[in-house]
Amino acid sequence: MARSTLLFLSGLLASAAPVVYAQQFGGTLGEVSAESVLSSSGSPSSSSSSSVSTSSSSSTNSNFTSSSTSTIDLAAIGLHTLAKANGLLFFGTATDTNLFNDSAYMQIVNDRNMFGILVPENSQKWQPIEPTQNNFQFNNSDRVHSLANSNQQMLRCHTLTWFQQLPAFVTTTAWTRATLTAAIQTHIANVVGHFKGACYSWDVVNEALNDNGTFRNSVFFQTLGTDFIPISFLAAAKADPNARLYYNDFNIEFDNNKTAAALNIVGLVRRAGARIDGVGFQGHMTTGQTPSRQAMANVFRKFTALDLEVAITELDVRQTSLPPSTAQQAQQATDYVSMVGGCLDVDGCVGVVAWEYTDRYSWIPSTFPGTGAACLFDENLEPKPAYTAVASLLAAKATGVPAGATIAGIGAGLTNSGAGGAGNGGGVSGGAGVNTNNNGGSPSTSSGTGSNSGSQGSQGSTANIPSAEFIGNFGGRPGLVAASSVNGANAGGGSNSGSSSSSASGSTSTASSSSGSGGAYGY
Ligand code: 9MR
Repeated sequence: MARSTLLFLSGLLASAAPVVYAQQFGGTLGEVSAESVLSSSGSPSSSSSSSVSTSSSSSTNSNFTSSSTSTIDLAAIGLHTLAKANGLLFFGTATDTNLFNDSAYMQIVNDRNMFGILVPENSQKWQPIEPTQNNFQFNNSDRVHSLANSNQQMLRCHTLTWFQQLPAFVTTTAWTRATLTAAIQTHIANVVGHFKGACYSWDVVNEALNDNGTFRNSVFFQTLGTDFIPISFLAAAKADPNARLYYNDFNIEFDNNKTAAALNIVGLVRRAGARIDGVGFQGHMTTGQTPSRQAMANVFRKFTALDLEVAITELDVRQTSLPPSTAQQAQQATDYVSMVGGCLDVDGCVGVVAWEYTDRYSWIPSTFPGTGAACLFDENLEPKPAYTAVASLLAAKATGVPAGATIAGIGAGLTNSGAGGAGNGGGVSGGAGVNTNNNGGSPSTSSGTGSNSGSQGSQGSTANIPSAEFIGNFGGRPGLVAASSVNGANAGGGSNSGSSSSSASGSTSTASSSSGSGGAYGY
């Protein structure tokens, strides 16, 4: 798919997105609930083709009558829009200010249909943000926040207590229990306080575990034992009561000792009376060594069973030899689909973040020389087979239209001529679900079968509607985030705080299979 096609379609879709958001957040604009739109059933096709033929539209929308396009590439709709249509909260990417002068790269970062949440790849880490004690530097991280703000994208905030990227004062001071506790509390109070209301979530503690499930011998652990974990969560909750608080780690995807240890951390935090809302699965995977979709879903469920949400927070799937062959690319596509599909299959998995969307800026080659090509887009910013596979997965599940099926009636959105399904033609002011065409939908509902020839609604209704997620309602609990929008995971959210007793024992009793697999990524 040519990038020009991608950008063209993304542009067309841009003003429709807020309607989708408003509906899913229980806004007043739509009468179509997320559930009714997202009656996703059946297994998505694993086909890597996402192109669909379309008949010409009866649309009077000039955007469409001027187009001679007879094929819509579902992949071009944008991952976030497709993810939202499946009931996820977001599909996003890591980025940071060192890349902001690459305009071609930024054009895709800035496309909210593609990425609905940004994560500062480095600028919120301890070293850049508090390089010397009590000296806070927010310039770069503020720029990432501002960018997300102006794009009406959410922000995942990353990260607070982590053994890497620490300033010298943290690693060299002869701490006592009291002084290190105070240093952690001061850091978190200032950083989380600075971004209060801006962060969907914070990775409060990152990578506290070794791959065998024991605790990493960090400066924090050496001085405070495991207490540094609840100390951090308590401080974060105090500084921003609405940000979701995550434990984040890698190689916990394999249902091994490290997975069990991560579950144990949840109990540890809660027993201390602190709030933890989610666990982030970084998802730094290797082609051919990624759990199956079902295995991934089963691991997620171990966490969601503890009244937690989960997310894939740093997804990439690296090739072990370069350049990748066609077969390697196909394997990578399968692996991406396993990860994203696992998330889709689990109530309480709220979204996916790519750890850089393009090979142009992936951290992998410098850390693991000879490996790479791990991202959804190549170095030329062209979507790879993995991108097409993920987009097809999301589109197929949202619409019930198998990838490659014929779609008729682009004038009213992606209507289902081939397979029935969700019925995308409805919606009060712009369609629903993946009906993201910028044309407003007919108020009439679509059965989801046959082409939707609905007349065009007013485009004006989609303009300038701030999405609930953008204005910060995502943190509101209870109630501001519709339960449906997070697959029920946060219904009654906020009650996690203090719900220690129920989770503590469960977390430790989850036996590990000690498969020992994984380990694809380590320091
Ligand atoms: O991608 C980040 C890279 O630019 C930094 O140099 C590196 C520093 O340790 O951190 C990378 O991001 C890491 C993330 O913050 C935590 N999980 C592992 C990621 C890859 O190392």
